Amino acid sequence: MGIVNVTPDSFSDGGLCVSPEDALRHALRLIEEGADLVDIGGESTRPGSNPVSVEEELRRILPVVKVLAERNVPVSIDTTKPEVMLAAIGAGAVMINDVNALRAEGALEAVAAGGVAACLMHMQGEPRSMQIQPHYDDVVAEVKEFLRQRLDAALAAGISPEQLIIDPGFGFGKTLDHNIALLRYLECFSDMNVPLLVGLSRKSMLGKITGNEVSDRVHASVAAALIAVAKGAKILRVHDVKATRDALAVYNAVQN
Ligand code: 7PJ
Repeated sequence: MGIVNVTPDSFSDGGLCVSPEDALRHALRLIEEGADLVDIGGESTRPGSNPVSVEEELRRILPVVKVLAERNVPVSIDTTKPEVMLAAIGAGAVMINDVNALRAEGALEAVAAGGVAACLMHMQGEPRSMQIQPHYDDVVAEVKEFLRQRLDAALAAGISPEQLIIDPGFGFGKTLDHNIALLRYLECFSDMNVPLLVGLSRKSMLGKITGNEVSDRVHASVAAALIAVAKGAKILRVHDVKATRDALAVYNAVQN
């Protein structure tokens, strides 16, 4: 899954794709580099970020979704808003990637009605304040319990199990130690019987481990992605598609 942010303020590539035209060009490049789908986001969820309106989010993403869907590129939409979900599904998106795990009123219904895939991600708190003082007694158990509850809610809303994906939400209301524990014990999520998506690409935990700025985290991101795959991840949400693809080719060549 290649990341395309149509936002002026995303932490890792902020301003790279401010216009729909730039976003479209970037999405097509990621597909050329080997992405199976692209994740389009019109609202930054980085720590401390502020929400944007439905209208602004749609203005940013809809033109991009429409053109990509016409070209049969599978599009996921990174949003927490049911109105944005419905409009994006109408424009051809095949997946909703919700860092809020469909907790907004109407979000479960939007996905159920749309018949699309949905990624349920764990987050403690909300983007504006989530990194202030994250706390868990047992991060793996608590994240897993949250995801189990959200899976149950999705199933109860009529979403089929084949449509659902889970994600522990690296960096979303978590300290470095929490993130490392989640990656170390990632295989614990395998018994939930839905595909596991992970987003580690260029994240601050990799900056803390290596001492590198966000512009210099490609190697660390690829290492983290391979660890995740070895521990059961099925979908990697990444900025650096070519680098990740090359690493996966080597990994897959030695897997049975
Ligand atoms: C994630 C995401 C993630 C899922 C972002 C960033 C911040 N969606 N959206 N998982 N992260 N499912 O790219 O660093 O980890 S935005």
